[in-house]
Amino acid sequence: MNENSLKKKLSKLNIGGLRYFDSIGSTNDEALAWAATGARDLSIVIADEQTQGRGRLSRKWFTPKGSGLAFSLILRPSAALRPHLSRTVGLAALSIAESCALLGLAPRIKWPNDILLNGKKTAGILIENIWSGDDVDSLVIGMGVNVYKDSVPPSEFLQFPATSLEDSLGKEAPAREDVLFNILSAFIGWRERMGTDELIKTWEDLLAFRGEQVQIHTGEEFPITGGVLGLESDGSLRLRDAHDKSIIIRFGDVSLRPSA
Ligand code: BT5
Repeated sequence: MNENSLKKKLSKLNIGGLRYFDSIGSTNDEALAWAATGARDLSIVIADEQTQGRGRLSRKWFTPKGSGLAFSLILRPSAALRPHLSRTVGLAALSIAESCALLGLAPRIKWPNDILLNGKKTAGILIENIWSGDDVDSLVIGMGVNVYKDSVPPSEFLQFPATSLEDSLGKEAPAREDVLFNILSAFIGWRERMGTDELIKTWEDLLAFRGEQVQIHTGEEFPITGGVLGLESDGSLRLRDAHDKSIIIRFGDVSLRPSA
């Protein structure tokens, strides 16, 4: 993967700009700085290696050289998109999931921001906003996808099992440029339908643990336990608790685990 191969591969997509790095701290940091100085909509920062890749809540995202996809997409939302921005994580998750399905894999979305293959994490999403007063000026959507085996962190690094496209396919995965192209194509297509019921329905159909009991850790002393029912129209997760009561989990720094 290099700047030329990426530019060639992405030339058919109407992206805003591209910054490629052999090695970088975090593509999200670079994208936040670029967005603050006028990056165009759908500009992309991508790196072969991240030395300070970030997850949510200062967690680390492992991106060793030559093995994963780590990129950040800058969005400048139009007025039409603004009412639907809470769906952005779903838009990103769906796009990664569709790129996996194109390879013949059966992805699931672990709400809110993980993509699973065979119950193991193969991709994560980190969304950060730049505010202008009370409005979101732009969003940076960081996506990390484990493409080749070497992108999977050692197990002591993990709270949840991880895998790669290569491991899940049982054969060599496609070039990272091709995976990126498929993710971006799906993203651009779904963004046109950001406000539709179809997006929520497709996202919901891909939810991991649907109908199963899960625990939601919100940082409070006790986790919330319930069965996964589906999604609200803003992308919040709907559970049913032991008293048959519906519980809505809003976005935030929550983590979801299957109940033991
Ligand atoms: C995420 O956070 O899953 C969001 C990951 C976003 C990474 C992208 S890469 C491009 C852009 N630039 C950045 O700096 N970040 C974004 P979270 O749900 O908090 O999960 C983090 C946890 O996932 C860590 O604490 C590890 O346990 C685990 N993890 C780290 N690296 C992993 C990997 N390569 N594969 C699977 N799990 C990983």
